[in-house]
Amino acid sequence: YSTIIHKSMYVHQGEFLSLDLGGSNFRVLLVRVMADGEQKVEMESQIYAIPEHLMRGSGSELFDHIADCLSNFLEKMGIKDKKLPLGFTFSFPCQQTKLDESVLVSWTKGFKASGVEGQDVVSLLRKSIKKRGDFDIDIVAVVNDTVGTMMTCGYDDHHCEIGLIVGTGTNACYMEQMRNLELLDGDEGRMCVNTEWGAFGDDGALEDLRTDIDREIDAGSLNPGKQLFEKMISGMYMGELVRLILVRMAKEHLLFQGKTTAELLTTGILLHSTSALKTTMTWMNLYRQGLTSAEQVLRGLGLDPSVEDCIATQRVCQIVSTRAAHLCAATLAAVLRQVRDNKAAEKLRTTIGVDGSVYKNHPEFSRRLHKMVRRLVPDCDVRFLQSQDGSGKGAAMVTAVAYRLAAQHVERQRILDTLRLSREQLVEVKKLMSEEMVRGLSKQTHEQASVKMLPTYVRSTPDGTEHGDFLALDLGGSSFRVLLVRVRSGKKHNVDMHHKIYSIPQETMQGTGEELFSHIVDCIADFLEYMGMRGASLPLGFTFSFPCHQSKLDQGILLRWTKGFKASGCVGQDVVTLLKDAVSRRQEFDLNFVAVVNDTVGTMMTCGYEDSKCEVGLIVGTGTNACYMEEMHNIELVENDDGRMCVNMEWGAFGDNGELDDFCTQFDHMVDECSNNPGKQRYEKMISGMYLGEIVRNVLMDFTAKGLLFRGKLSERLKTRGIFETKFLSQIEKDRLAMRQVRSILQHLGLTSSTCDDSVLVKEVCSVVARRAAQLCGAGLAAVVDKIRQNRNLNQLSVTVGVDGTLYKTHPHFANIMQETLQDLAPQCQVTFHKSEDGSGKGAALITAVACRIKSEGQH
Ligand code: 0WK
Ligand code: 0WK
Ligand code: BGC
Ligand code: BGC
Repeated sequence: YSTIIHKSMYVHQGEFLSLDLGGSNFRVLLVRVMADGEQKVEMESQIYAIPEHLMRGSGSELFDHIADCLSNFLEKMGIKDKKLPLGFTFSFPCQQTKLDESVLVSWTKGFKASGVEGQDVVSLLRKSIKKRGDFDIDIVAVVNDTVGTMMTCGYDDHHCEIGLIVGTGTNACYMEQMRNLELLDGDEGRMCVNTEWGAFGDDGALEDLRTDIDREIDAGSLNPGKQLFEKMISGMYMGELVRLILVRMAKEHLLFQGKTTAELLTTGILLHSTSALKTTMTWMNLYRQGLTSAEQVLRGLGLDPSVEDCIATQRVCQIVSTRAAHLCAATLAAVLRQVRDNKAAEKLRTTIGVDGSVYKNHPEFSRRLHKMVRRLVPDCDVRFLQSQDGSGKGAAMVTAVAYRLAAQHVERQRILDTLRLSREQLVEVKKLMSEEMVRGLSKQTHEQASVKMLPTYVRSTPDGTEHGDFLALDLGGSSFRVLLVRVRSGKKHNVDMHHKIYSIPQETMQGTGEELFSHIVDCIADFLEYMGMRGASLPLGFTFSFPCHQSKLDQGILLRWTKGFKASGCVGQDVVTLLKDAVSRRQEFDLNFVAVVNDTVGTMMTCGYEDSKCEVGLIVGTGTNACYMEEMHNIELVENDDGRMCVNMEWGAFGDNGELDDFCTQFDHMVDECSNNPGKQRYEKMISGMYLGEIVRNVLMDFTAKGLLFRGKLSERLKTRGIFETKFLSQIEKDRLAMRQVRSILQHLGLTSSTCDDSVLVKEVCSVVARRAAQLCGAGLAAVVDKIRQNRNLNQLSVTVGVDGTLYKTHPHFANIMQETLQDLAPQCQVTFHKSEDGSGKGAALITAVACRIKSEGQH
């Protein structure tokens, strides 16, 4: 049974309660951990009896009794008003799914209280405490006594990775490699496994070794067929083994002149009483204290033993306890081999924490055990460390670690909750977006509105008669593309495209406008060269993915740069003029500038070419934005109320007037302050690819600074802005991605000592940040489609959204979460998403083609 103990020794200081049930004594303990410089532990405890009738009565009575003892102890200690964390050493086979839940599989060792097997013993104890109602505690952990013992000894000896009990019962635990625990996910690090080796042989594996005496004991026990190995070793049974052997020998006239007594013949007389152990101890001490005490014991059973009888009895005791010690050594050797093999160590150096009255009190048991272990595994250097403080201390240690981890978890979730949006909040975002859209469209409030709702002068879609070659530029996304788009007229839409991707170096993005536009013209020249069209003068459609004020199709006044662009001398300028100037500076070719469009508009047009219901364009990439077909009469900046025109919302700026302040976290403020356009594009900075990685990095930094991650060790690389690329979010959230791969990303970030838990947490932070982005995007889109529906007084709207952008396309969950949110917030709209495969350049070329057609038809 795995016990979720990962064995980190740094514990939380404080006071912890501990219960120790299942050995010969039931103990209640108060453990104080002081961490002033070096850690010190003080303990106070009280032993309480568990009467037999409770061990075999009803479970609720047993747990009520435990609660009574606890209450009594708290009273005595004057701490009844405190709600202290408690560790419960429950020394029976239990199935554990988490540290504070433990389902009893079967009772052992004289216990048989009804209504407990199959139940979670933590809930039973909580119920009894609740029933009393005079105190409250926080049950944080349930551990087996072997585990408590390992932790207790591990506190003094860090090599201690095995726990052994040889007392009333017997059992062992050890630290196993996670990769070998097939019942659990995760393959990194180690976890403590409670072997419950007492049940070894219950499947018949020990039949060759078991004697009739063993079978007789089992038959007379409370749990026949169960714990067969334990019944050959532990204190509860050794005395009975000796008795039955003496009876057998007496009956065969080998002892006591063939005489037996009622006491000697009393079956289970030694089994059914907790004094069984004492009897066992008595038998065992026979050996140490010589013949006199042997005689005493035998006379105690009404026998009249001869000296030979006493010697023979001692011999029987010796054989029984030697077999027990050797059997225990054999199984311990198996555990040691497993630990050694796991470490692939030549020589294993390890410590075994031991407790139990047989190991501690039997004069020879431990010596024989050590000796046989060393014979069986000579390549293991084993130290046996006898527990002085009982497993209660270990249980308190586990509780302290769990308490610290739980406190850390609560603190992490408190911080992550600031990044989790409720449905009410998303409804509010949608409402605020709707209001801003109306303010952007209205002549009166347009200037103040954060969402500018910019007219694009794109009003009609291709009718299939368009034809010709068109040049398209696509600037503003993660890559700059120059495209040649060949449109052939006719019903079957066929457009051929050739394109080449060029990079825009950082220094060009942030240099002068002249350099930037000259660079663009250089790329065009290179492309025309590459296409063998040097000097060609083609109609050009320019996808310029930044907020531009347009008063006609072939003009775009840049309102401000976004997404890392900052070239000087461009804001307030017509980008078509800037490009024309650059073309004429080069004097190599000429271009016929027909249209400048936003990438959202280009994307809508590209997808609209396949799906005529596509009336919304969405980009979730480096930046984010949306456009849609708005009724002309709502676009107050443009005269003419007929028909529709595509409006570029520039929703990235939503929140720049403080609309989103209630939703912004400290991390959003950090990202904004460190950006090259503080106070601008707030909505974009909570959603798009350029910023999500930075939000995650800031959360990870905050967690690390608070000691909640990477053990508080901040790596230099993690302090580097932009080091946590948004693509990592998409990679890390890939479902099939094993933690190991997350680790390799963390290693790439210089976080070489991160643990599996760290990886799990990093994955959680990524998913929380990406989920919020997708939900915010979904809420914004819900406002858009519901506006279209209301514009058309429809009860139900069916519309297609053309979408593009690396984040939308590569993130494993973004699209689904956004769709779910949209469906939830705009239930009267059936929205189909059409992923653009050809980019917005094609759309820009189609818009150019339409404009050329209209121009040539002289309709305009
Ligand atoms: C003392 C430990 C307790 C364990 C006991 C086993 O504190 O958790 O159950 O040793 O030994 P026993 O009392 O059964 O001999
Ligand atoms: C591809 C489009 C382009 C747009 C880009 C956005 O062709 O116009 O700007 O998607 O996505 P990003 O490249 O920023 O991830
Ligand atoms: C129980 C174990 C326990 C051992 C020692 C056995 O009977 O099944 O859980 O560790 O006794 O107390
Ligand atoms: C720009 C928009 C663009 C979006 C997506 C934003 O930063 O302001 O014009 O559509 O990014 O690329």
